[in-house]
Amino acid sequence: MLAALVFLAALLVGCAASDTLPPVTYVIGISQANMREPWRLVLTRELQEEAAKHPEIRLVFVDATQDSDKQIKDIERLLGYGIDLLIVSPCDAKQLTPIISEVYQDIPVIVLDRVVEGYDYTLFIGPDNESIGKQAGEAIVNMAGGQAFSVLELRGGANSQASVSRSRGLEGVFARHPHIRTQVVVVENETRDAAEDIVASLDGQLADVDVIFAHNDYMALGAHRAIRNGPNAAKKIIGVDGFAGQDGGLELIRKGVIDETITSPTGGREAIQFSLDILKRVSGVPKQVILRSHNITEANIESYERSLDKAPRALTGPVRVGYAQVGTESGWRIANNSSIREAAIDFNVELTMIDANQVQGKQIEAVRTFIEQEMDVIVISPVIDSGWEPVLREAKRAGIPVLLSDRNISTGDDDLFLTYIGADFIEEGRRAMRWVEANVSPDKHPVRILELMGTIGATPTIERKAGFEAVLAENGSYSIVESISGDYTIEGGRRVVENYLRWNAWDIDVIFAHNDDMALGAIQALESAGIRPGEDVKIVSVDGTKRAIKAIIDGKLNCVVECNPFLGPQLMKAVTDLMSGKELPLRIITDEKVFTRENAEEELPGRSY
Ligand code: GYE
Repeated sequence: MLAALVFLAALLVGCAASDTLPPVTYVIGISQANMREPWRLVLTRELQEEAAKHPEIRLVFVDATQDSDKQIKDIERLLGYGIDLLIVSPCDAKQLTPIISEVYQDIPVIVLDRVVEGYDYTLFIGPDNESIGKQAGEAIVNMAGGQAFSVLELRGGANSQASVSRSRGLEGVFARHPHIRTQVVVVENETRDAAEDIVASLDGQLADVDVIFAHNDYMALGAHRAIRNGPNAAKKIIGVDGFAGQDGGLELIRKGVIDETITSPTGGREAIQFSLDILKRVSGVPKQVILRSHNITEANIESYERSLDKAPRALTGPVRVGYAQVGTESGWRIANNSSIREAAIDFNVELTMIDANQVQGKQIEAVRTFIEQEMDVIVISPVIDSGWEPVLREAKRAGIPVLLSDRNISTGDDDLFLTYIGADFIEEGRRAMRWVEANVSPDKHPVRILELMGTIGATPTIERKAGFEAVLAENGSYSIVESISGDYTIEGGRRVVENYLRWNAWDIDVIFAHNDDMALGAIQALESAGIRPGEDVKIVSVDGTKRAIKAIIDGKLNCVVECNPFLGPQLMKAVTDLMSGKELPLRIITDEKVFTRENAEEELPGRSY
């Protein structure tokens, strides 16, 4: 503690006393889970290297030595120093959640690597560990080439969130390839030496193993050491991390020690860049940035390393973007359209946007036209989530990158698009049901819910439903009595309620509408039938349009879970980053709130859609 204090004091005094150094404007506290795991050391180095480019910030590090109680005290101490922003890489996400949400009430917090529960932080940056597992699984499937194949998996313990998710991704791939068999060995502390001992002790059982997959490159190196001088020396080895430097995955590939590694970015560089955006109150900072992982082998290591050093190139002239939009079905979409158009102007992007009137075929046709027009980038907000592979392959063949905005697609092939920018629809659904649970109590009978779904097959529809049902499933006193699509329109919402009333006496306690427009339509239908919306039936919806917030104030709507339509700046930033040669994250998730009677009044004046 003393050391950190002295360190900070020296920094501040040092800067005040010197005229040559620019003044320190921001002090960023960094609470590290530990400073001994190689992954953490790389993270520290990246944070320092990036911070060195910005003289107005100073970093103060504290090391929790892998002890959550210590990490909590560390964070309290950093707060005592008056830091402006906290970056935390938690030892144990669950135990750190309360302190992180407490800090977040006062200053911005960036969480790295392990997701804490809830959304009480400013920004999360980390890899997608399930994707890493999936990518490792795909590497193994390629190696197997359709033959019977046997895998020895060296994974971390049940407490390692990353390891658990990686195994899930791996198993998902193997479930589709029954010719691949796995034997799992847990290496509790995930170190090189422990892996070496374990693999050495398995000696006799290794004869059948074709590939060793270790959840990090250090264990992969340990496995190599265990087998290098024996009859198993030729076995293939795959690791995870792909760091540069001594004994890093890249060096191991070059030396032929391991055959493949899946990169697991630390997010250190991005954390500093976003810290500055947050501290300078730049708009459009997302809620989550999920980084992309790459499969590296001897065949592509050169080009991968070159891409790491590449300085961004300056753009000459406007970037040409073709955007296949959903339509103009809702207030949300209209706001989304203007956000995109305005941001295109700000970012000097020449935008061609088509309105598909909620018809996927029209979007596919538009994408083909964009390919013919040789657009620089194609952006799609897919009406529905399936059926995209053929046209995305055409774009890929033409060498035109595709970004997904707002809605996602379901595909086994993440290589068909570069990044997804949008909301966490599952969380939106969860938030809606959490409000119901907290505010509508089951007195005599279970609470009866009518669900007004959006367009069938659209990601927000699928995921809002899934999130809502996941929370509902934890409580036996709530049930969805009907789920009907109102296609995200006012008319659709009105029609569903009118039809319900045609066949049933009103027996609904809660309406969950997947968007505000359908809720507004439902309100009209209820009022015509003499049922008081907001009173006789509670209504929860998603989006946060001005009309919906007004309806809360008028007492006709009870809760609105925000879905942020202002994706334009983040999207155009991604487009220009991409064109200047930067790598894009796998997913960029936007920040959102919940509105109820408590905060609607205060929110209304600031609502622009
Ligand atoms: O919630 C709804 C719109 O895809 C998130 O589409 C979007 C949804 C939005 O029509 O109002």
